[in-house]
Amino acid sequence: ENVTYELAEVIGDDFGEDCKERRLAPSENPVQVMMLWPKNRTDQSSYRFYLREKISDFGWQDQFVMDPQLIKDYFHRFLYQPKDREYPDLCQLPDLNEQTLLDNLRARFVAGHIYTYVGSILIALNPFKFYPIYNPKYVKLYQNRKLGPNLPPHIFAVADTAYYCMLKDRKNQCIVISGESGSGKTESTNFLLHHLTALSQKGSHGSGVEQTILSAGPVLEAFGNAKTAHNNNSSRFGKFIQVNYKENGMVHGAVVQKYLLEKSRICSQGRNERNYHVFYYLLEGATEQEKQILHLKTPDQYYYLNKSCHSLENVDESYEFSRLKQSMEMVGFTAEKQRRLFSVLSAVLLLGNVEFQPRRPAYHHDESVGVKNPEVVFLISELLRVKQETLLQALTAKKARASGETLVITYKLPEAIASRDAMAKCLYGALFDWIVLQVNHALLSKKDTLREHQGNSIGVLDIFGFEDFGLNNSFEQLCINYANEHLQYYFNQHVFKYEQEEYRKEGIRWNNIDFMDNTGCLQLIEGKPNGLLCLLDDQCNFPGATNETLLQKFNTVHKDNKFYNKPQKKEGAFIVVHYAGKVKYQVTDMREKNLDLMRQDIVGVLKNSSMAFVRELVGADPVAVFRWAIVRAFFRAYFAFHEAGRKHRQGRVDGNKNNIQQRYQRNHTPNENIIRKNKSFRPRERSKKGLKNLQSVKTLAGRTGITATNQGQLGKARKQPMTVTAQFQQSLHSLMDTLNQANPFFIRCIKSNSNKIPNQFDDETVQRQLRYTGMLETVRIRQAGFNVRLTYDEFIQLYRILLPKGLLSSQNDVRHFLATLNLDRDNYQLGGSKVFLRESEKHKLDCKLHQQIMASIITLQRWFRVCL
Ligand code: AOV
Ligand code: MG
Repeated sequence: ENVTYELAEVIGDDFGEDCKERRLAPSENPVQVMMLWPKNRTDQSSYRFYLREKISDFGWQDQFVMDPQLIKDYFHRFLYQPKDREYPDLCQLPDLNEQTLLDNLRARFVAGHIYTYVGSILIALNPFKFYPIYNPKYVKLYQNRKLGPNLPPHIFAVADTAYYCMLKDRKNQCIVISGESGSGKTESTNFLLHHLTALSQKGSHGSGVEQTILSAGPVLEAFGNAKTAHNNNSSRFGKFIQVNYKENGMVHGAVVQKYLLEKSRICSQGRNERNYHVFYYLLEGATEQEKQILHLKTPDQYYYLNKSCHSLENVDESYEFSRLKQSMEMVGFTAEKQRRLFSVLSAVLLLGNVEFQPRRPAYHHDESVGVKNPEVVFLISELLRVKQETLLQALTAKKARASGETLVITYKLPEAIASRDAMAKCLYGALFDWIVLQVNHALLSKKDTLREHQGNSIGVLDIFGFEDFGLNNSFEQLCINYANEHLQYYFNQHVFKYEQEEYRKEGIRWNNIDFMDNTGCLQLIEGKPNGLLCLLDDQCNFPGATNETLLQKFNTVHKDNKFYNKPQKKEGAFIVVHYAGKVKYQVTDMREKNLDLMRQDIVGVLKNSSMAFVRELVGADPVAVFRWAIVRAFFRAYFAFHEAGRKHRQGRVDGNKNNIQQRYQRNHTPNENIIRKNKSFRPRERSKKGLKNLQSVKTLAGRTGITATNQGQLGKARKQPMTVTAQFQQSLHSLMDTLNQANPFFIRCIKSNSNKIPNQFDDETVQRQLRYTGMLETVRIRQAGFNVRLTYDEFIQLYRILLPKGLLSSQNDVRHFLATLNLDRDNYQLGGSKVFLRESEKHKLDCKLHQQIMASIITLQRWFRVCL
């Protein structure tokens, strides 16, 4: 019975030629329903409905008038409910193209379903309105329920699957979240962490390290997020949070790595943007007493705040401040630490209010300046516990050595402003680094004892999303968009490149699927020796270079690069053709921002503070905070190494034979390969792990956010410090290494509209994002691809019970076996070393396996009954 039945709507007067038929949706019901009504009649009750049956290719035959109620039900299901049937997994779309893809997402969005799968990839449409789908009921519902058709798509299912894979494969997992600014990455990260920490809990969240992990978010967001044109809570730094688990699946601790905080925001913000949230929280939420001690004013009295907007709709800053304090407490910031931290914040704000005036009247041709309002400097010196004199001097003059003498060179106005702003940025940057260190300190589990941690981790990556501020893109946007370019590349590699390479290598039938390769753009930015970042570094070290010479260099070197454009009008800017669109960057301040020189005179002042906290921020070796952790990690690695060595030696002495034989008998498998694999597996693996641990001690400081570069920036500025982009590149590459060693899950966040309006689906905005993320191609490859891959050995091992008796080890045997099973030939293929299956066929095989096992059990039960 291959007749397709369709639900159709007939528009027109009545029967006859005026009738227009519009097919609405394929229907699984064996009817075609005609709905007929006279023109201009809109009340449903007067519709006349007919059931028609297709009798030939050319015609339908009216059968009978159907029960109006039944028709109404159809009507509601297909016409006024989402117009088309919606598919929770885009791979199920029967007719795949840009339009159907968009239609499906829209239909789901309208029905309140913001999550949709593409196989194991999750699309998360930001609705700008919170649905009640993250409460404990849902946490429970999705626990131990991996991603799949059983439950509606959900971000919790991704967390659950990652957790399950980690435990099953004993391999690190990572969840890579991408999407442009405001698309929902940070919210998604929070939901993921929520579920990842709940998974190992029985009942409610514990008060241990899980709670600390959850509290780290609000602290980092208060200090590192701000309102921008695209997002009221935009992350101005990137973060990678690795949740560590013990072998038994319990949360063991976590590590946060931070990437590049946008420091320029401290001193100036775009129109309608704000400085970091924490300033407003503090000014609004502090008690009268705190306000007095910290010399706090109102936002409009600070130069660093009053140039842009300072209110944020629907945010109660006082409430946020109390929430922040609570979270800080949870991550181990004592009241005293908090107070010190807030005094530094107050000092940063006051720095912006320091004004300068000429030392002498203009006709003296002496343009040097002095501080106009020393009382402000006095307050700052009090807050930071530094000498007022030293501070005044550092703000207005620098010392230089020439032919053995120390000269004092007074600043002109621009230099004085630059040194003031540099101090504010330095302080805030150092404070942020310190916070990350503290958070990491708290996240290392207290129960973390020697030799204990053998488990794996799940990493969640939440970086600053791709952004374009029209005429105001600068150095920061270049770095941000470069990072996003890297993520897109990572996605392409995993979803398209490795996948298709494997099919080709295995020699299975495969039609190549093209994708938008962004290697060219990445090469333009980071290529050596001519990439934009290289040229920028060169020009930073080149005496006499300016931002104009930098632009000239860019223009000459890349004039023929299709990813590089010059603006139509002559201006100090260049255009990069990113995967997500063209962005015009202004060269103003590029060199200065890249150098971000930590001026010795400024660091010197802060290092001489009588408050240990301030000294620790800028001068003290940040590794000191972690010394105990490093010592502990060293011992752990040392023991692991020795333990492995001991086992290895013992293994050799015993010949390891008994073990293997036992395992062999247990497996009942005569396969040579498996035995050989087992034989060498354990000891060597262990000893490698030990070695790796030893090496990782060296990088512990780096993993916990104390990169060499941070240290260089903070304490060791005398040695030629690395440029900002060089540091950033280094940390990005090490992140990519970490991601490459883990099993990835992808979440693609999509903004439903550009105006942050709740529940509004803007076709154009969504379509644009679907296009540049290569969603159509992604669905295509997931539809055509084979999700399940098993080596022949694995396959035989898994389906041993189903296989006919006798030896089965070759590809041919498996081919014959599969041929007997009545599977869909399109849904599996046999490669050189692996069997490739679609989920559906794997499911069929698993069902058969299950039946077989059940049958055996029943037989056994009968047998027992007979025996007893
Ligand atoms: P982002 O992290 O991707 O931007 P956010 O996660 O900060 O974006 O999301 C922006 C805003 O969208 C949030 O403040 C929420 O109001 C709303 N939102 C996001 N996800 C959801 C959700 N699942 N349900 C309801 N509302 C949501 V940036 O950090 O700017 O790249 O640098
Ligand atoms: Mg964010």
